[in-house]
Amino acid sequence: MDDLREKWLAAVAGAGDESALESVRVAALGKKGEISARMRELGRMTPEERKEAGPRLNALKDEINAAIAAKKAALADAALEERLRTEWLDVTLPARPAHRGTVHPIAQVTEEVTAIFADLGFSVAEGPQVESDWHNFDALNIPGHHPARAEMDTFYMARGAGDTRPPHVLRTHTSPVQIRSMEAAGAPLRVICPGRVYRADYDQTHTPMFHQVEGLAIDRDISMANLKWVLEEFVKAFFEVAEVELRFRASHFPFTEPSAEVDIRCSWQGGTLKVGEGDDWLEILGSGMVHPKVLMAGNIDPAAWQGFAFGMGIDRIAMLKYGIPDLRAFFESDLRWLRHYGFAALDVPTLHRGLSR
Ligand code: 2U9
Repeated sequence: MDDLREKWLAAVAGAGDESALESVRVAALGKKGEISARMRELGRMTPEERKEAGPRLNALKDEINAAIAAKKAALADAALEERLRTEWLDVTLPARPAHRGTVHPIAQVTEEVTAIFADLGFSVAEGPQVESDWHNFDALNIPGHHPARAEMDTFYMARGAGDTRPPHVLRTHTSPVQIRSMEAAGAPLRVICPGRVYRADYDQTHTPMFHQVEGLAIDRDISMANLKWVLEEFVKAFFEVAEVELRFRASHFPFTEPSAEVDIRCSWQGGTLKVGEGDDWLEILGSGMVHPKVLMAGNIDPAAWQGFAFGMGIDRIAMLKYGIPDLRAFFESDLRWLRHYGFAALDVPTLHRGLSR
């Protein structure tokens, strides 16, 4: 029995790793192990012999089990020791650079514009980009023969064979959203409508999809004086200047009467736009008093209500504010362009020259 004890305790002590230790356990205590075989022999002994050998064999089994558990723990400790000795981490290394996204200038300017008009009491409305011919044109007093309705400027949706209804269009302005707002909410109304618009036009300064924001204010006695004040407040807030001077030039739009294009006083020193001072004028939007026929199309009585409206290109005012000279910055989603020009403050010299007249 003592030989047996010495043999297996030595085997446990000599196991170099966990799998060797497991082999020792199986050879000693497994089903076909030596200790197990001795246990079976107990059955063939006389009761006296068994009384003597049984407890000793059980004690030996317990001792070997305990030795295996202790050895297992020692092996695990040694393995950890070895990892701690060989593995290392240089905590002084610089961190990997994090790639951060930024808000697109169009999205940022849309938010800036809506926030400014929200302060002036305007709510925001959105509408479908695929519009009915009626909402996009007729309701806005744009007659069937108007050039804007020509195939060249408007993307028409396909109709099914035999369907003679006028085709839907990709909206050419966000004005139909304001028609829908008038239909839904009636007067009085103060709403701005930002969004994508589409025109079949593609050259240096035009893209088939661009962004507009239009505004509409309807009340009992709204006048062009109110329009002028609202636009002055907007321009000051948007371009972050204390004073501005606006110039209204007579114009024509089918949906407003009278109509005016609005310029702001500015300078282009060193190719950089300065708003509010200088001898140049920069056209930034169109506006006017809503045409009575347009009020009627929105179910609003032109004898009781009147209102002003205005519209501007978000892409254009974004380029002006942030000194982005090229539409590629927006439309090729080229991050190098955006990074190069994006969010340059107004006083950083850039290639503004390309936009000046
Ligand atoms: C309703 C009534 C009137 C919106 C208006 C303009 C003048 C205008 C252009 C600016 C540059 C379009 O992006 S642009 O090419 N817009 O000049 N827009 S008044 O008038 C409306 C709209 C809706 C119901």
